[in-house]
Amino acid sequence: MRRRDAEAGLRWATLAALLVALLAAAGCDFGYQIGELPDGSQRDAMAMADGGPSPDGGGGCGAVTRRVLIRGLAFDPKHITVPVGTRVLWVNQDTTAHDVTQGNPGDPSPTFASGQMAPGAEWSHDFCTAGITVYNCSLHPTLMRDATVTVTP
Ligand SMILES: [Cu+2]
Repeated sequence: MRRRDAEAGLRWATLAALLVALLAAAGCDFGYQIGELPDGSQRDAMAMADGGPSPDGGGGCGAVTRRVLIRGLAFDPKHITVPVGTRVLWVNQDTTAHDVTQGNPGDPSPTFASGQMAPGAEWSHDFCTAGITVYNCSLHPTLMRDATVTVTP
């Protein structure tokens, strides 16, 4: 009788450990993607939690546009704060090519990347969820890094 209880206990402990491991793995996965999901599912989840409607029901949410200039091998301004639903438009006013890449140099799989922007080129990204997004220019990783877009709810 006692031995059977111990075996049952062991089985439950194993099951519980497995569940914890699974949850931790899932948590890590989502943690990395917080702030930006191209399909807007993060935004929808937040909207549901708030009980409010999502800004536009899907796709792009950029109702208002904020410009960030790229000049003198720098993002200008380097740090901006915008409300949820803002489209940020980067304009390359330099005489050399740049890009806008989420994260910092060496980070795995950016959630967005403009690709190479020739002088005069523009590129925009819609910020549909609150949070802080760090970005850099992968062509000038030492000079153009640690730039941020802070999105307020
Ligand atoms: Cu650059």
